[in-house]
Amino acid sequence: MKNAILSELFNQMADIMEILGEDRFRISTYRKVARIIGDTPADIEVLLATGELAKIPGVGKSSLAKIEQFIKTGTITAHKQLLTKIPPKLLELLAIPGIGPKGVKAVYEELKVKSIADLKRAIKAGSFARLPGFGDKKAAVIARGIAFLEKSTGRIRLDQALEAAYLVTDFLRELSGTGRIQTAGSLRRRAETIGDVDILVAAGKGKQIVQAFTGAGFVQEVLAAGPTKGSAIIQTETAPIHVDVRVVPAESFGAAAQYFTGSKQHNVRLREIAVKAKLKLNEYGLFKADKMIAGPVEEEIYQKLCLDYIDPLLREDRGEVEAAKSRCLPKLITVEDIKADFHVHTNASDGNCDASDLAQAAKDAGYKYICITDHSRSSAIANGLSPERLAQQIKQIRKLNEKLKGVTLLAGSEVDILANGSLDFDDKLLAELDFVIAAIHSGLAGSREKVTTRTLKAMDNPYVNCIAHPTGRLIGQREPMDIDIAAVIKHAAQTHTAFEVNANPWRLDLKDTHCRMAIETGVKLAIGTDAHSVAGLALMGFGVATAARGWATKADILNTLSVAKIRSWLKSKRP
Ligand code: DGT
Ligand code: CA
Ligand code: CA
Repeated sequence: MKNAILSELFNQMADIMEILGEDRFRISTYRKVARIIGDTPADIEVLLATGELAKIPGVGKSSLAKIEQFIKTGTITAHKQLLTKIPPKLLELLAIPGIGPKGVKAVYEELKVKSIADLKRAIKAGSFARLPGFGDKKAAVIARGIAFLEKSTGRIRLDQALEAAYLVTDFLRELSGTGRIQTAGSLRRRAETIGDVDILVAAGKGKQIVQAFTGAGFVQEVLAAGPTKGSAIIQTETAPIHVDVRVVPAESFGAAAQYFTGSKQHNVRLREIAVKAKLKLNEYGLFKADKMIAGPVEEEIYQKLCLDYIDPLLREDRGEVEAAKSRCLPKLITVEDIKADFHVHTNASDGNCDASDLAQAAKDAGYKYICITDHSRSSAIANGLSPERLAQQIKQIRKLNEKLKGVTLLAGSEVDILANGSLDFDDKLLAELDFVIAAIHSGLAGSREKVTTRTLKAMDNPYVNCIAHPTGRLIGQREPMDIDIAAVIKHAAQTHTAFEVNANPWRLDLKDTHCRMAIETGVKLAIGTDAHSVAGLALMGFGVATAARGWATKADILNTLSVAKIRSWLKSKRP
């Protein structure tokens, strides 16, 4: 569908016209057309061909001609002409939080600013602050906005988003007149990165709630404050984060939760179903003619559309709507099903607590066992264990187990996969361990052939039970290895090797779609927090959510097995 790009083009034309100071009426017409095209679930080409588009109020003759031209040729002459009227980098300024087309117009006209670099100079020189209506405060806001833009990839990690969400929901809960509060958007879906945090709150007095939010102490900059929606950049421990708060009446709360949880593609599919059933679905409710048939409760929206309830983790238009229709959605893994953590470090390598602390913490978390997996000798920076130290640690763990009640320690190792695919410890030592995860920690930038072969060879070892963080990515910081994921998944199935779902929000590795591939190929997943402290065990939920986004059920996840069952699963690979 060409809807998204076409909507973007109309918005961009409106931006440029606003910067150039052109006719306000035409600008708002373009914005409206952008919104209509962006919102409709139907393919714009079909709407145009059937004449439906012409009937929509707000889409005039000249807009129609532009849409037609775009569909025929892939460009719009008016858009190209507008682009020639401004410096090529000027539109990049619009990405700065808080500036907007009006601000861009002012700095372009008054200060001859043509790029973000120019604007930084103007702020430094003080000429920005001297512009009428701007001042030092605005200059500081924009400077922070530029810093924000330069630092971020535009998207934040799940843990950062959650921190912001907690801050805001705790604040909203304390306000008088607020009812239910619900995190929505990509955060509720636990997507691997988050653009902005969306929060819904049920309340009657929208404006008051929005004002309280935008006036809160954690707000660094207000982006918008309307009668029902407030947008702000808030300061958290780790980063400035964009948060949208929407105030919703209680009777529409379920519909709003459904709509604003998205994903957009999932919503498009739902609206198609509604339209086919002659119903109307939007953020206010599900309507038959003008009568609301569902709205307060999210589950009822799905029910009235003859669908099983779809967990937010699955709402990505990856087949979940079809599965809900035919009543064959998977029963997803949850944190309550988890009996173990497969990847933790102690102070023997680079962790900060000992095995007995972790055993106690695991017991407190309701686990039955936990695998101690310190680094091996080649990971020298991480104080990897020598064969002698590992042998010593195995003895210690066996001894500790005699004292422990209700929880068991499994002796493991996160053993390095060396450059040639061999392992950092010999088989004799590995055979002493209960659980071996193999990992690549060096040469991640190697060729596809090299990194794939290393991983395949490691899986051939009869003592390797699992591959840790199989692609090696660090979100926002390091690209994944160029590994042939299909090939390694296939080999894992053939060699009775599991894949880790590393729960650390920097990693989430395997990622959701790869989890799904693994599951469909019959590969088991072992969720590990990679904790280096007791607090680190709490990251388990990110791993569970990632696996569930890959459609994982209890049967796909090794962490759900009892001690006896995991022992026999692990042994069955051995000679
Ligand atoms: P993000 O913030 O980029 O990580 O992703 P989301 O999914 O949180 O997206 P966001 O914040 O732009 O909007 C939140 C949800 O609201 C989105 O998942 C679906 C819904 N939504 C927003 N705009 C539209 C729209 O134009 N059409 C439809 N159908 N749904 C929309
Ligand atoms: Ca969002
Ligand atoms: Ca948003």
